[in-house]
Amino acid sequence: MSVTVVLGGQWGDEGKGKLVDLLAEKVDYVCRCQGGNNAGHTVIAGGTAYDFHLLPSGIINETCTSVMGNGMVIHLPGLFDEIQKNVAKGLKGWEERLKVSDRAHIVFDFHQKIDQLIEKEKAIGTTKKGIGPTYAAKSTRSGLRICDLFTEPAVLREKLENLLSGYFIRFPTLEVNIDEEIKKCEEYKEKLRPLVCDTIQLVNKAVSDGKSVLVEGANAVMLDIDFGTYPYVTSSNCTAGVVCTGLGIPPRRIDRVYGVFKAYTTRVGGGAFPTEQKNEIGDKIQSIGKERGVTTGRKRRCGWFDVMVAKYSNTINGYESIALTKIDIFDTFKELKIGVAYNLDGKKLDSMPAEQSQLERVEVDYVTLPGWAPEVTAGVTNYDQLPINARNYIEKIEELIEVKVEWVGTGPNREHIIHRS
Ligand code: 2SA
Ligand code: GDP
Ligand code: MG
Repeated sequence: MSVTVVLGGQWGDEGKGKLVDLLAEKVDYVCRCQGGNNAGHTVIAGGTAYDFHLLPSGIINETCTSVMGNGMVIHLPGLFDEIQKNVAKGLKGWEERLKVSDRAHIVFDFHQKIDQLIEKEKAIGTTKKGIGPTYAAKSTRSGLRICDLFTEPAVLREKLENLLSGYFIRFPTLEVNIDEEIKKCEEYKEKLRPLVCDTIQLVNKAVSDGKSVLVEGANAVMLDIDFGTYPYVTSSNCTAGVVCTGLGIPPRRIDRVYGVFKAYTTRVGGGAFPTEQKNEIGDKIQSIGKERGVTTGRKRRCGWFDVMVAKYSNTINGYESIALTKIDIFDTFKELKIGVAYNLDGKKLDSMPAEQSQLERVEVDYVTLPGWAPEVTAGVTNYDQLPINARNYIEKIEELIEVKVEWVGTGPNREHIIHRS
């Protein structure tokens, strides 16, 4: 029995896709448990770059079953577009290997329009993929699930009308043709039929049969609806608990949780970001790190590694160990800083403030470490061959957050990784 979980430790885009791809080599199942196509996970393998949004990143491993769990929100046109795009890149046999939960919620095109309308009222900087409105409908018990596609047509129409009636009052400019929506549902129902199943049973049976299961978190701790920088968060839990609620795996069956962190910090969208560098340092990280959204193409905001975030993240997720990615982006830096503490109104904080306005105002204490230029880390695959100052940087982070750095990312490709045993 083995359930392994990979979660984002910061504000997302830490390189989860790459670690999942690496671990997926040895597992039987790879599962997503939350979020939708707001996520963008990159895998560069065998000279091909894949970007996954709804599909679990393990889908390219032909010996592995991919599961889209009940906690996900699924935009069906997005799913089939993504499949086609990957088939064109060489993805084979997905029909046999992809399983979709009958309990997952459906993101309709009108949810995406509503996401845009809400963004105009109050900008969070969402991906406009309809994630918030779909989870809101789930919470108010008016959402439609995958299983609803397979009910009587009259029941489906009634549910859709019920969902839309509230939206037409709240958003008078919203135009939706119900007949068209029903037609699309019919079309996707047939495409989905062979893929849909009770994934709760499927995954739990797999665990009972001694199969290995890998869970791929989307987004990250600081974007979690409960623990993140609310309201500048996504609308799902992105922390360890969602493995249980988004797949139906009991907590005692989870063996280990790995965190993925970048050697620095990035975030997309609005919200507090204490170690952000709105200066030439941030610009340098952004351009060398090619920090742009995989889903929206937006420039990511960049700053130094934040120990307060990492410790908070570890408190919630309890990491076995972590992966520290993109160390190579610092190859030309003379010196590096690590944010180690927050001060508010002259007082050191001993925990992460809940209030956004407080987090906006914190002053960060930094430690400064020397860089390693002109030595390089790019492409190094053996820890002992890293420049001494790169090892010092990694070991300083390890010492400050009190979690082992098990993997170090030294480049975007599958093989650009160091595994420290
Ligand atoms: P949403 O669309 O409702 O989930 O947006 C709410 C907030 O969550 C942030 N968010 C993300 N942050 C980082 N990466 C994400 N995925 C894409 C990527 C982002 C992109 O991999 O690059 O392409 O822009 C992601 N998805 C959601 C979002 O920025 C809001 O702050
Ligand atoms: P995810 O959402 O956590 O899967 O991460 P994204 O795919 O959104 O963003 C991570 C980006 O960093 C992708 O472009 C990866 O190809 C790239 N990447 C991951 N690890 C490394 C690394 O160690 N070095 C470099 N240079 N790029 C990396
Ligand atoms: Mg991403």
